[in-house]
Formats: sequence, C-alpha cells, structure tokens
Amino acid sequence: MIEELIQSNCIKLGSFTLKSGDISKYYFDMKNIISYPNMLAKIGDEIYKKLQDFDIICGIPYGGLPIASYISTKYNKPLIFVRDKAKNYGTQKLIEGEYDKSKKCVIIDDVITTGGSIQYNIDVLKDKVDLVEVAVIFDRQQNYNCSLPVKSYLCKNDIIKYKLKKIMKEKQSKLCFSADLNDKNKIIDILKKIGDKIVVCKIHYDILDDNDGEFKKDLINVSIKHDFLIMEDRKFNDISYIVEKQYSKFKNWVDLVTVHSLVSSDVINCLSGALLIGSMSNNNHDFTDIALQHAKNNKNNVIGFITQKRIDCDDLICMTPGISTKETNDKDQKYRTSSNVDTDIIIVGRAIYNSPNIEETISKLVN
Ligand code: 5BU
Repeated sequence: MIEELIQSNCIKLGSFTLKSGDISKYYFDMKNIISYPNMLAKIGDEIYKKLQDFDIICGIPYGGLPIASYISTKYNKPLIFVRDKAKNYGTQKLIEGEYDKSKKCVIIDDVITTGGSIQYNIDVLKDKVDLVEVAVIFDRQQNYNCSLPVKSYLCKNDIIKYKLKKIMKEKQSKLCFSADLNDKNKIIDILKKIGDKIVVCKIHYDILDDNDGEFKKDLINVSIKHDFLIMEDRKFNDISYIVEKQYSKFKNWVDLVTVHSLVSSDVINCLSGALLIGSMSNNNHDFTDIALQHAKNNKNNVIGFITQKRIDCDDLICMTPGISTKETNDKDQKYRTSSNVDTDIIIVGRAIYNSPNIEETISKLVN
C-alpha cells in the first residue's frame, strides 16, 4: 500500500516549503486518494477493522469525508459531519446528519498533524454524542494534541522503514556514509560521487555552520536524486519536553535520528525513524536490554538500533559504526572491519572521506 500511495502522489518526496517556511522532504496529500477508489476502499476496510464498536461515524471535511462516507455506506453506519461555522441562514445547523447522546460515535480524518481540526470536532460533539475514538489514514507524527485516543492506518515511521528496506534491496548496499566534515561543499561533492552506492548519509548537523539553510536544501536534493535517507546522529538524551523542541529542527527533513536508550518512553514516542543506541563503538557500556524494551514498547517510532552486535527484534534494522578497512584504534574509536560485523548496515566516516581513492575504499568495505 505504501508503494501505491507513493505512485498515486498521496505521498510525495522532494523539497517542499511548508507554511512555516521550513523545508520538508515529504509531502502527504492524502486527499488525492479520491482519484483511486480501489485504494480508498481497501484503506477504509482496514480502518473499519481497527475500530471499536460504534453506531455513527463523523467525517472531517474535506479529507475525512470520502473515507468516512465509504465506511458509512459499506457497513451501514450513519454519517454526520461538523461544519466550520454554523450556517447563518435556513436551519443554522453546525452538525449535519442525525445523532443523539446515546450514539457511540467515531471521528475519521485523512491526516493528523497538530490535531487542531480533530480537537475542534471533539469539542463540538462531546455533549451531543457518545465519542469513542478517532481514526486517521495517516499520522505525520508531529506531536499532536488530542483528547481522544487516535488510531492510524499508517504513520511516517512506516514510510521510512519501507523506504530504507527498499533502497537496501534495490542498491544491494549496506553502506551508511558518516559525513562528519566541516566543509559543506566537500560533503555534497562526495555525495554526488557516491550517492548511488549508499543507503543512508549520517550527519552531525551541529558541527556544521548552516545558518542560511543552503546545506540542508542541497542535502535533501542530493538525497532525492541519488535515493538515500538522511540521518541526524543527535543521540537525544533529555526529558521529552526538551527533546521535542530539539527534534523540531529536524523532523521535517531528516528521515532517521539517533536516541540514547537511557531516556523515558515519552522521548522515543515523540520521534519517528528512531535508532536506539544499543552499544557504542568506543567503550563497554551495553544498553541492549533497555534498547530492546524501548523498541518493543514504541513500535511506531523505532526503525532499529545502533549496535556493535546484531539485536534480533521483529523487522528492525541494526547499524554498526566503528568500521574501517583495518582493525585499529583512533583514541576512543575502536575500528573493526566490515567482514567482522553481523548487522544490516555499516556506518563509515573517516575511512571514506579521508581516502585518496573513495571508490576503491568503498569496494574494499562492502566486498
Ligand atoms: P568514523 O569516522 O567512521 O570513526 O565515524 C563514526 C561515526 O559514527 C561518527 O559520526 C560517530 O559519531 C558515530 N558513532 C560512533 O562512532 N560510534 C558509536 O557507537 C555511535 C556513533 Br552510537
């Protein structure tokens, strides 16, 4: 279904300027689903299966109405909807359709972002019907506020997981390039050369000076052209109130982000495409057990682990840093060669960007 949603332009990848002025790598336009009735029906059936028992269904105009109408007619559940403003003529109704306080009601929308329009519907309906829950086709995972539980058919984390696996398969590559250079132009030049061979480019955005945001734009563009994901190795490690603010700088354009395991579940819960630190290449600390626990408790937020050894957990991906062409140490960095690693992706920085022959080094690393 994710591939179909991409093909039908409901999910777009590119460089999109948002209302806030920020740049987004993804644009979710679920309203386009009305042009694909078979897909709308499939998703409608899946959403219906997820719902608790209810009597009436409320579709939020415009995006939620087509899918709510489908569920309404197929499963014989009467439809209602709430107007933006009450009509100032005729019946002056704010709510269309029939309802009363005894009716168990679910609310349906296409996408949840801030939760604002859903909360407006909840506030209008809360004394008029028996509200049960909310369901949406797509959760953008932007830390919404909503006073009812929200179920989603898909979330951003699902798209990222799908994209990463697809790129790994298509490129037959397990290479993540760690672009820890101060020279932004050099990073983009290297990516133009090796972009087709890598699945992820990992950065530490805080070591770069990108006040004008030009590097961010260039990185997004090169990542679309050469089809790789962008990872911010931020290793979040604070309370969720702060991590939410820190993450807001990245959430629209970074696909993957690292997070320490010694945080609370609330922290993991505000991320998408999260990679939990299981073990580090520089010392003996091992957070594998707690990382595993977080992964199990936050399936909609986590993509996998950064770890020195494979961690088996459903379909999650394991990535390993501390890789070079020779087994050696550089201060606290302990290098192994890729042949000694049993995980899905190797993360390589200096061995690539300091190499006099990058292509040759890459073929040594991956063969
Ligand atoms: P290197 O140049 O290949 O040594 O770079 C390794 C990168 O991986 C660098 O960006 C580190 O911050 C990152 N890293 C690591 O080296 N070891 C770890 O355990 C973790 C991340 Br987690």
